Formats: sequence, structure tokens, C-alpha cells
Amino acid sequence: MKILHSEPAKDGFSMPAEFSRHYGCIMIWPYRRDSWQYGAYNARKAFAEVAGIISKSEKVIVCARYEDYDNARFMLPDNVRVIEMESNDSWARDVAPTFVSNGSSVRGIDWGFNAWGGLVDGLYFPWDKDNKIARKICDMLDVDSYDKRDFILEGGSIHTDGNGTIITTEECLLSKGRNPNMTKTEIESELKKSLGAEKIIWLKSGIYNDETNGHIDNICAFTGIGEVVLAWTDDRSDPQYEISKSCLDILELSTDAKGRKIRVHKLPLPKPVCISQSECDGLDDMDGKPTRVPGERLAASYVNFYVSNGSVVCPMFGDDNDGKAIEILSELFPQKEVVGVYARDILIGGGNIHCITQQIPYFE
Ligand code: KQY
Repeated sequence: MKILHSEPAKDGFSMPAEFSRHYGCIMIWPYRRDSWQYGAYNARKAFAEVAGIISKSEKVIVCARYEDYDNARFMLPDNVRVIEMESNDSWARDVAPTFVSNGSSVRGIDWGFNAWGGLVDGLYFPWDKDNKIARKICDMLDVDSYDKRDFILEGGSIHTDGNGTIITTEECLLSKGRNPNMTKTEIESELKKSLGAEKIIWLKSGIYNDETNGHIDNICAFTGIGEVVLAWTDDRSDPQYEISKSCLDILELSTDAKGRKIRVHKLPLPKPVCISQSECDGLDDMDGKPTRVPGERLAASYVNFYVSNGSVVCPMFGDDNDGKAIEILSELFPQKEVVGVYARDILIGGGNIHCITQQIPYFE
């Protein structure tokens, strides 16, 4: 594997859409006792279910720590590959490489990772093991990797149509804990050079109370060229209403990189999901402080789905809107099976199915 210091776009590489064909998917086995209840007992079941569904139509590679390898191997289906790798937590979307392709070969981008805000408002310290994962995965896959460690970015903060357009949020990419010395124009230029994009659509904020500083992958996602889903509520008394309305206004006035208008499909949110006292009891403190407080609203959204070669794997919350979300996504992805996974135990960690997966585009 070579470590490259050139620019993907100049080399003819760009980020394909998640809905294009995959080689496979990377995941990381959960273990942190302050992220996941009871040493990730329930979370592991949900991760295994997600891996099993995805593995029906593409390769799934799960990274597990030395001490968790046997448990991962035991709990995951036989057709899922388990490799040993150190990590600080389990968010493959954010710590695995963002892959770019030139149509026949694939390379990885190794962004800097600082646990969603470093010493400003990061969620844990240290993050050194996570920051090494992208390069190790490129090595394991035998693909070259771009050294972008000077630029802090997580995969969950960008979505692409694979046709020159990126969507992101100002709340996240302009946050003080990421690249405080760069202007919005400089950040935009870095995204274009790295992802082979021509146009960045900036939404203001992500889902209410999302501890990642509003990752795009929880509020808005491309479902096709010129088509997005947007997390939506009609409840004007919910702080989420103004956030989603602002996204809608921006999207309706935007065109994509090729000048096409964007069709926005509203994906209803579940009713607010709040963590209970007994769920908090299952979480260890971090540096003597609780990571969650009872009643805290979690960043629940159906937009945090993963699109595999054969399925769309969507979080379910035991809410009246679970069925509606499946119905809408089934219409938008008629060639795929939309499968719901009860994901409260993933949500408690602070993200969801999209956040624990990272696609590898198809290559020979
Ligand atoms: O949503 C994500 N991409 C990651 C969430 C991290 C939460 C850490 N507690």
C-alpha cells in the first residue's frame, strides 16, 4: 500500500454514491462500557443483526479488539470476516476510510479523526487508535491511501450523489473543534479536491441534540440522482421543526452539480426518543461523570440507514412511524429489500446504522 500526498480529484478519483455497487462494508465490534450498556451486550446483538443482513449481498468485514475477537467470531454469522484491530469505539463511518474510485480501482482517504471535536467538545479521549484505523484498513484491502490527517473530517458529515454534489452541515464542518483555522471557502475547496466534487450544498444544522455537531447522515441523504430524504416533523413545538424547515428551504432552492433541481422526500421522525433511568444505569461513567442523563433526548432518525447491494437497512424505534419509514424507503429503492432493525441499543451509543457501517465501492 502506498501513502499518497496528491489530490484524489487530480488523480481522477471521486467518491461514488452509497447507492452504487459495493465491494463490501466495514464495521467495528462495540465494547466501550461508557458508550454501550452492560459492556455492549445488547448493542452486539444489534450489530450482528445488521452485519448479517448486509452480508447477504456484499462482503462484511468486522474489526474487533484482541480481547473481543472470540466473542465477535462467535456472535457474527460465518460469512462475515472478523479481523483483529484496536479501536477506541465502534463508529466505522467516521474512522474507516472514505473510499474514492476511478471506475476500476479504489483508494481510501485517511482523514484526521479527533472524536468529534477534540479537546473543544470531543466525546472521548484518547482517540489515537481510531485515528489509525483508516490506514490499516487500506493496508488490509491492499488499496492506496491518501494522507489527509491534517484535515479533520468524519464520514458521517458528508453525503454524495456520486455525480459531483456533496451535502453537509455548517453546524458540523464549521464547528470550532474540527478545522478552526480554515474558512468555509477553504473547507469547501478541500472537499472538492478530495471527493472529486463540483458543488457543496450547505444545510445549517443536523438533528436536534446530535452529539456529533449535526452530522448530515442523520438528517438528509441522497436516495438517487437529484433525490434526497429529509428527516421531518410537522410538530411546530418541537425544536426539530425549525431545523428541518430550514433544510427544506435550502434544498428546494438548490440545484445539484449538474444544475438539476433536487426532489425532497420527507421521512417522518419517530416521536422523541429519550434515554431511561434503567438504560443509564447500564452505562459506566467516563472520567467520573455520566455520559448520559435520564430523560436526555437521543438523536433518533430513520435517515440513518445503510444502502447495501441488496437491501436498505433502516433503524426502527418501536414507533408508529416505523412502518411509514419502511414504506417510503421501499418506494425510493424499488430494487432493494428494505429491512428494519430495532436499533435503540445502537442509538444509546449516540449514532445509528449508517454510523456503524462504511461502504467500500466495487472494485475488481
Ligand atoms: O453518529 C456518529 N457518526 C457517531 C456518533 C458517536 C457518538 C459517540 N458517543
